[in-house]
Amino acid sequence: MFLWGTATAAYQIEGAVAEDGRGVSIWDTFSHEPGRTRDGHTGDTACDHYHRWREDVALMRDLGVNAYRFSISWPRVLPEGAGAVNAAGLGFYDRLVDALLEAGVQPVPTLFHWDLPQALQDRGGWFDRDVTGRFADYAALVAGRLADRVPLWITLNEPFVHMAYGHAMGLHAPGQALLVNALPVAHHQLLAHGLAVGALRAAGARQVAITNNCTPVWPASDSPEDLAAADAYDTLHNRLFNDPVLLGAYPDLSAYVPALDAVRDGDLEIISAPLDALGINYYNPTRIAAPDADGLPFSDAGVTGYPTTAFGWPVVPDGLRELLTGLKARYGEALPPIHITENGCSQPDVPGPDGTVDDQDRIAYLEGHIAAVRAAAEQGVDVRGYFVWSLLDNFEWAEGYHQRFGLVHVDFATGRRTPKASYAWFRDFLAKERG
Ligand code: GBH
Repeated sequence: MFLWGTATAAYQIEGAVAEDGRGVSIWDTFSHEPGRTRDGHTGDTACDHYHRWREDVALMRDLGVNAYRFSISWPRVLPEGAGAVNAAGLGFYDRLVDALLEAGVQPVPTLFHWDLPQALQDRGGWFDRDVTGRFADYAALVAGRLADRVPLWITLNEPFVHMAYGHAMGLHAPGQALLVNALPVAHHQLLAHGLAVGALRAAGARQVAITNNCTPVWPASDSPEDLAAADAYDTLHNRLFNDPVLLGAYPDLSAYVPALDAVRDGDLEIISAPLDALGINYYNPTRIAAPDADGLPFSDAGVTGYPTTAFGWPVVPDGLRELLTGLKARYGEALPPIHITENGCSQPDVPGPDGTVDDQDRIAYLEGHIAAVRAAAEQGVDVRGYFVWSLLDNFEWAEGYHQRFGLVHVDFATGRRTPKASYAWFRDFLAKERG
């Protein structure tokens, strides 16, 4: 069964950050620091999904999706990151899973979508090798409760973005701007992933995957400098996270970053534990030129000549076909079946007089990208699922509530949900798919 779904993440929708024993995450800390997010927005209330989850499950049932990718808040389950379990937190996800199944929607939980428990950050966060074992313990705990009903687990969401935005550029929690010195965060996330794969399987998990966000890299010109920079970007963005998982080896990083001292004997065997699927998040391609002054081995030349989303990101549906066929070419038999675990776009908030949003550009975006997935499948790529980012308008990290990705509009003052034109379009599309 092909999985057609929507996707969300805990900190972006749940709210209820201080309820029922939830611990503090690095995103609570970061979003409350002055100047970190646009207009100082936080996820304190977000979509209030923690209270309105029944309504959100009903929205998915009526939409007709057969899967839902959500994330579990580590500090809601383990307030200190390890040790004492918050029964109310586990209970929340347990009820959510039951309600989803009752609505005909397969639950696809992600264990880490960037909201590290603050208690673990205080001990060094992803620079501390011990976090990897804590993550495996957390995975075992959650799977011990849910594995009997979950068809597919995602360990990490976009370890590249968490390293780059969170630790290299300081745009996301925990707000560190260490440039190339952020590299240990990549290794420890990957090691945590590998240890979690083992823990999940021991707890009876059926299928396990990781989600990487990948981008086709376009050199800005044929000059040797631009070509070398594009190769550097492809290495640091894409291969750094796919190669160890799929091939059991890091790409050659020696030209770009300090030696990866964090790697110990045996780590790569753990990291390359066989997977049942690979999650891919795709938004747009990247155009890369020779380095400028900021200390990185590349610069972003910007993709031009395409329409852009409200975020300013270029809309290039064929980039998804290019990405998928490129993965197949690079990894061959080592490439497991793929799920597109996120794809979508932000659009301006322009509700009509009746409160509905006529988001035709989003419909065109989704149609184009689904066609690109089909084209890749015709070219031999085994794709098993497609999840729209996102079900709801939600807390868009550093952009706060200013970027809206939902099929469903959310009035953040009241929490009121109003399906957009794209929701009706996707519902009709799914009905046709079912035949
Ligand atoms: C995902 O990250 C996240 O998993 C999700 O939580 C988030 O809400 C969603 O996407 C939307 O942002 O500068 O034009 O080259 C996406 C990571 C990083 C993808 C920035 C697009 C740059 C666009 N993104 N990237 S551009």
